Amino acid sequence: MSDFLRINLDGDVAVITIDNPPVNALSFHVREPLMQALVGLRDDASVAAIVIACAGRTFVAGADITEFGKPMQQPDLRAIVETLETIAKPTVAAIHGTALGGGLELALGCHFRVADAGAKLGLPEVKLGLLPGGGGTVRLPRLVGAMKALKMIVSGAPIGAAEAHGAGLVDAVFEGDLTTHAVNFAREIARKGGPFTPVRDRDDGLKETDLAALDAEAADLARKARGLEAPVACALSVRNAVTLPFDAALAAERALFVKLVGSDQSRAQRHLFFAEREAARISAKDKRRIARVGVIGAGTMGGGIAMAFVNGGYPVTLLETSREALQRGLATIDKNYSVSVTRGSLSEDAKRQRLAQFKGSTDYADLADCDLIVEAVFEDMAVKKEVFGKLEAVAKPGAILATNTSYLDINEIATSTSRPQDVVGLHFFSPANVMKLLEIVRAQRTAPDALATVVDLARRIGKVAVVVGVCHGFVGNRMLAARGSESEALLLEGATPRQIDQVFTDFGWPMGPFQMGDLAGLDIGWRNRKARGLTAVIADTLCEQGRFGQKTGKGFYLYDNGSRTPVPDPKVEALIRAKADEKGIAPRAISAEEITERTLYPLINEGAKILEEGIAARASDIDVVWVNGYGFPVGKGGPMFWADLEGAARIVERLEYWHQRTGKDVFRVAPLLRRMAETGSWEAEG
Ligand code: T1G
Repeated sequence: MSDFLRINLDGDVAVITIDNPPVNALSFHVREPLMQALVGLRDDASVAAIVIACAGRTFVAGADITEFGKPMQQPDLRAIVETLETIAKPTVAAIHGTALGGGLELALGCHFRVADAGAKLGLPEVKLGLLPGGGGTVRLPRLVGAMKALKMIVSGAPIGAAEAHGAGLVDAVFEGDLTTHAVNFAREIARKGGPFTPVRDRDDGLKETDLAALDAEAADLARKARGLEAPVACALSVRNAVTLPFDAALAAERALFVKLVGSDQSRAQRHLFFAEREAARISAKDKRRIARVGVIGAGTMGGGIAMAFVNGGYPVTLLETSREALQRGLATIDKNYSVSVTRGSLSEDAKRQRLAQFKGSTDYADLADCDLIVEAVFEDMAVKKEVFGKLEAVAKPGAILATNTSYLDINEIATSTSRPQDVVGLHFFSPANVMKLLEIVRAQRTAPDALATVVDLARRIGKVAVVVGVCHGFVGNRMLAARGSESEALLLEGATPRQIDQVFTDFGWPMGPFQMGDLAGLDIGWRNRKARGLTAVIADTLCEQGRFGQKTGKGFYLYDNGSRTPVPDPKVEALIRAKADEKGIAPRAISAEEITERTLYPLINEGAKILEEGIAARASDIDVVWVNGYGFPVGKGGPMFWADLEGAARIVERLEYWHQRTGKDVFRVAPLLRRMAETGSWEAEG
């Protein structure tokens, strides 16, 4: 038959097994033999039923994403599903691992679906800037109802087998040998006899659709989409499934799919899909065994880091300098889990089990059995070196010693131990138990197996890992500084915090730099500037006035009675004007375009310098850092991908203009950016 598909007969039941590692994507070399198999078995009178199963760790995880953007080779998925629906004998999809996207659509083409108890089913196309293009938006509502289908398709989040069974998506859930269960299920159905109704003809799920409620939900989801086209298209297509005849809804789905698959947004999100996997690919294969993790510091970062490891299945020893500080840290962790229980994302039992994984201590000796120790103490070189000096005495041989510093020189920190090969940076983002990004900082003497171990560990605790080199602020914070370097100048020259933040939210960011500063706390940047002898006249003055942001009820904005809604404060605008007058700067009208040129263009330029210095291995790594750690809009693919959409030549031209006008180094065009403008590639010469 084919290397990617085989047929076995179990009595009068035919089992088609797809075998296209690693995730049984529906590549052309699978689709072609699959179509032949279905037609052959359909017309084979000795076959009473057909089971579609997959080899390996998962059912079909979707269409082959690498084929998008190229002419689609026939048969495509729709043709296969249409053929499936012409088969009069029962067809059963046997789902283990994940049935995602085109994989679930293939299963929806079958009369019945049975699943392994651990299976997950979903239509995540929206995460690729697409909508299900193989009939998923029209068939799924027919089984689970329009509202549930809408939520599944717009969120892209998979559901478990039990929930899918409860929703009518799967007909049976089994433990053990799934294929055997599926064959017995199919044989029993065939014995009972048809007719067997294809999903296209089933509308039990559509009957009681409350269209007004559906529209309200869709409108709410569209608001949250922040300019992304795919969620809106998904909602429209599900609505069509309710209001239009089947074939008309299917045709409308197709038209929307074709529009999205060629869009910049989908190209950007597909870029990020592969970029995340590329970033985690490192050459070293040997790894060290990690059974227990130590975390030093139970403050906001330390507590979040400890939760991230426990949530990932690792017991944690949490160390603090005093019992009081330790109790405070553990109480915050308990409170955070209680919030999850209240929200229903964690059971009371699971909370108890997780809390049992924490061992609190004030004695460094209790870290002796840890395989990885992460320090999250005060951001000061002397304090860091003191901690590593103490670790030197207690940590077992081969234990990985990690620092959560956001800025400091890890090579310098490593000099305070005799085992620099075990030292690495693990830069988590706050809240560390929530934020996906983990910037893994390879120091000069970090051993390859130590690096490979923490990259693998990041994946196991659900983080998106990016390996970067040592420089001030690594990749993320260094570029953040470049993006923010003109913020104060723009304010002094006439822009307002609200105006600048609006440019960012219009671009697709969750919030702009001033609102973000108020959320994170202006005092953090203030302390950092003071430590480095730097100033920011407006932000420093606000901090001197105790305006640290949300935590003090006022910063660049006002936050009445603990609200998180930023309200422009005339006092801040008056302060800005006063500082401008002191500097003899007359206010002028500043356009949104100028704000983009003086904030996002330096961000990209700094990214180019980082690539030139080898601090980041590839431009797509920088995109992964910014999308997962700094809220860069996924629909724009990250700063380096967006530079191509925006036009690198234009960026070079405008940076040169501002460099000439201001003489500021942040606008001095990086050679690699100039080269990108000429060649369209971020690849360095030679
Ligand atoms: N196409 C091509 N390659 C894929 C792929 C896919 N659908 N899914 C995974 N890979 C590659 C991936 O790049 C990696 O390659 C390797 O497989 C292992 O993946 C018409 C339009 C299934 C949950 O969005 O979410 O169907 O790096 O590292 O962590 O409506 O992969 O080893 O070279 O992620 O165990 C919809 C995408 C497609 C699901 C497994 N489907 N995949 O996670 O492994 S669009 C999806 C995943 C569609 C139809 C539409 C995950 C996974 P390499 P991995 P994992």
